Order: sequence, then structure tokens, then C-alpha cells
Amino acid sequence: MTDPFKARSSAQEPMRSVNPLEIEEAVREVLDTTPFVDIHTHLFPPSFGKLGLWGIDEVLTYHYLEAELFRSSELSPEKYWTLSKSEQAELIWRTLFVGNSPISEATRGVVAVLRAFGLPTGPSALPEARAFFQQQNVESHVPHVLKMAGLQSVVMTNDPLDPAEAPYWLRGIGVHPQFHAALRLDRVLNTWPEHWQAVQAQGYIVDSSAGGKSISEIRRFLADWTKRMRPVYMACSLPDTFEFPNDSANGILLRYGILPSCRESGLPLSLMIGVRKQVNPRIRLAGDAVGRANLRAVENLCRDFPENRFLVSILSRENQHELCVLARKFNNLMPFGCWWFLNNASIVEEITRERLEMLGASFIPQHSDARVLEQVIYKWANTRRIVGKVLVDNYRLLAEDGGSVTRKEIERDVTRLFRTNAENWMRVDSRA
Ligand code: FIX
Ligand code: ZN
Repeated sequence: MTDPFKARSSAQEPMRSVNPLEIEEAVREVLDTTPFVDIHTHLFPPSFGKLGLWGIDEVLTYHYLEAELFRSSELSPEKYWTLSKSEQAELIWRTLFVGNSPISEATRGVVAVLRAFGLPTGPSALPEARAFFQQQNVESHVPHVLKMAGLQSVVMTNDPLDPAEAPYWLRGIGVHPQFHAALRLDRVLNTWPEHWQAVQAQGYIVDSSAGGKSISEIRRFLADWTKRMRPVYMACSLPDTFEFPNDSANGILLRYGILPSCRESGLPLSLMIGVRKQVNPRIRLAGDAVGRANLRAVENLCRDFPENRFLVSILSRENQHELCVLARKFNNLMPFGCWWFLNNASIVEEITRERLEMLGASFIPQHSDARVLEQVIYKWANTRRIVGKVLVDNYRLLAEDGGSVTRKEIERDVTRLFRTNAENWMRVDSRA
């Protein structure tokens, strides 16, 4: 029970300058009490059935952990894929949590999830964890986990050409208040030769060269899926070799199909650049890697299409400074997240420091990229911890330079970084 007569510390007083010694407390409290928007995940609400992954066996068979398993186990990937999901989960538990210390970012994350549910975390923890998750009702578990992670809403990854997902939308599935859709176009943009027939099968007159009527038909395809999904952005991941402009189907579809459709529907385009797909296909999702990209493509897109808004996340650490500089040149460019192989404490801290120094609060520090529901718990706890540290240092430097900050201003900055930058860019009004 707080003592009503005890003077409130400057950390609690909204309008008073926070005493530099209490900045850490203020920043910690504000981060812990501000609901965030998770701008990129691979999560689904319960209405999408088995597409929504959750529970300890899914948490353990995450491709980040599979990559680590193959470094510490003699078992061949081919043999691993013949195992059942629960056998795979047991092997990963035995290898990474019993036979080794869970000190990597991904293994520590599993321990943090177990602790968050008050479950044991030691070598013999798996059976009790399984019993716990088997008792959960997904309808109540989903909003509960989002609350535990301090999330107000998440953005999904929705592929209109995914044979497992598209039928849900074509049947007219309803939207979930906490799950926003994102129209993901990798199959259209990156593998048109393999997927133009899937577009044709949905009733659009397109051909392999993306020529002739293809462009107006692609525009019709995008307009129909925009009406159906009501996405908050269109999105695509692109290889490290991505160039723009380019004369391939990719360049044509982007310039004459997707960019005009985004302008017409008022949607931003999210570009996630730098993946080297399947450098080791034997380990499937874990087999993708990173390559340094040429950001001239981003520069050309932002300059030549000032009416389009671009959400951009780059996979290579070496590209981060250049991305910050480009964002200072183009206000239709919003850097977001420390994507995938960058989502490690040491690198998130480095990137966030650089972005705050160069962009102030005009960027989106992180997204979870969660593929399994409970992952949002540790991924956002890590982000609050690291970004909190960087914010505290910046406010302390401000105080050293003779400035000051109030609790209210800290709330404004944190809300902008973790919610309103995204909402404004996606034109989502969370108050609605
Ligand atoms: O392209 C993407 O959205 C990537 O995030 C994924 O493909 C990747 O497998 C992943 O899970 C990264 O965290
Ligand atoms: Zn992703």
C-alpha cells in the first residue's frame, strides 16, 4: 500500500523534471506500463486454427533453436525431420537445455517463458511445462500472453498465395481486434515464375512475363485482397542482391503494380531486405542466411516515389548506419526493428543507440518476428531491458548538457517509439 503522505519521487510526478538519479526508475515504469504495437510477427489469432503456433513443443522447435541443435548434435537434419514434433522438442530440450547451458539468446528465451508462467526451468522441467500448456484454452491464452508481453496489438504476415492460409480469407474470416493483417507479397515479387499460375488460378489474367494485362490484373488482385484482408501495410522480404530499378518481373511488378496500389489504398510498403534464402536447404527454415545489401535501391525508391511510405528493415549489421543516414534524407522512410540475426542484445543496443543519436524518436526500435505465441514474452522483455538502458543513458546525457525531462515527456517518447510511429505510418488508430 503506497504511503499517501510519502512525497512522490520526481519519477512519479508527471510534469516535474525527473531527478537524474531517478531517471532509470521512471523509464523502467513507463516501459513496463506502455502497451506496444508489434509491427511484424508470424502469429495468428485462434480463428486461424493450426496456423497459430503456441505451446512448449512449438517454442522448442523454433528454427532459431533447430539451427543451434544441428551445431551440438550428431543427428543429421534428414533424420531430425523424420521425428515427430514432440520427439524433436525432446531432442532439442535434451541437447540445448540439459546437455548444454541455455546461454544463447534463443535458449535463454525459452527459460524466460517458463519462468513467466511460474514453471520450473531446470533440466527436468519439460513434462510439467507440457502438462501446463495442455491445460490452456487458446481463446483465453492468446489475449493473456499478449498482455504478459505488454502488447496492445500485433501485425501478422498474411500470404494470399499460401494454400494453407488463403482459404481462411476466401471464406471471409473476421478480423481479430488485436491482430492486424499485412499483405505479404514474396511469392508475387520474388518468385513470379513459380507463382503467376497461382494468381491466375484465383481468376486473374496474368502471364509469366508479367506483361500485357498482367499489371492491371495484379492491381485488381491487390485491390481485392486489400478489401478482403484490410491490411495495415503491404510487405515483402527481398534478397541481399535486390536492386531497383530492375527490368525483371520483380522491377515491373513493384513499379507498375505494388507501388501504385499502395498509393491508391494509402498503405505503406514494408521492405525487409538482405536475406539469402536457403543457403543450407537441409535445415529448412533455419537454412536462410544474411548478405550485405546495396541500399541504393532504397534510396531510389524513396526519392522516385515520394508519395509512397516505406517501412524498411535491413538484415545485415553492416547496412544499419547507411539506413539511418537515408532516413535523415527521406521522411517517407521509416526504419523498423532489429530483424532476425540482429535480434541479439549486443546488436540491438548498438543499433538503437545509433538510431536515437541520428533520428531522435522518429523510428520503430523493434518488432518480435515471433513465430510462436509465447515468444513475444521474452522478445519484448529483452527489448524493454535493452532499449530502456539506451533511453536512460540518453536522458542522462541530456541532463549533463543542461537539459531535463519530465515523466510525461518520457511517456510521450516511449509511446511514439513503440506505438504511435507505427500507428501513424500504418494509419491505425488504436483508440478506435
Ligand atoms: O521473412 C521474414 O518475415 C522472416 O522474418 C522469416 O522468414 C524468418 O524465418 C524469421 O522467422 C525471422 O525471425
Ligand atoms: Zn518475419
